[in-house]
Amino acid sequence: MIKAVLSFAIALCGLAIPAMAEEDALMVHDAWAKVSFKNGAVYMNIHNGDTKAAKLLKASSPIAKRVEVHEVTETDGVFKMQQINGLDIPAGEMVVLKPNGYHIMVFGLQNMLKVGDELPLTLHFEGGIQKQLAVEVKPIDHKATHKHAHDHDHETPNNHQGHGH
Ligand SMILES: [Cu+2]
Repeated sequence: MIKAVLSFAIALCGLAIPAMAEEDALMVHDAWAKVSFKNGAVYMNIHNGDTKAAKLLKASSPIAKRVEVHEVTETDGVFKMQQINGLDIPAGEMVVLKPNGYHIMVFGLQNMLKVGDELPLTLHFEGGIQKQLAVEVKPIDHKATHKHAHDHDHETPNNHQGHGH
């Protein structure tokens, strides 16, 4: 009963705050997961194309016992990860979840996932917005993909002229 009242209050709360990012303005790119035995970490880019801020509150998966949003902090060269209560996605910005940065941890996977398998994951944003993902499991040494193409293919101008012998 209390729970029902509470969720009703939250629903009202959501209605009372119209200044929230729209569902379609939130885009998730390049999601991938690393899995080790029954636990895994999920990385992705979350882009907020709206003029209003968004917030990732939590994530869930039907095949995991527990899912947590984590940040990694460094103190004197020691990296530690800890759960955070929410991840702000500022208006018009992209937040990158990557190894040694923000990530989503899944604990107690029901079935062993192999490379190439998909991990069902739901992102829960403020305002009742949900995003359902099927996150591909990548090899443990996979590096995040960078879509912002750096041009490493610098054409060397042909300067081999004028060597007068
Ligand atoms: Cu973690």
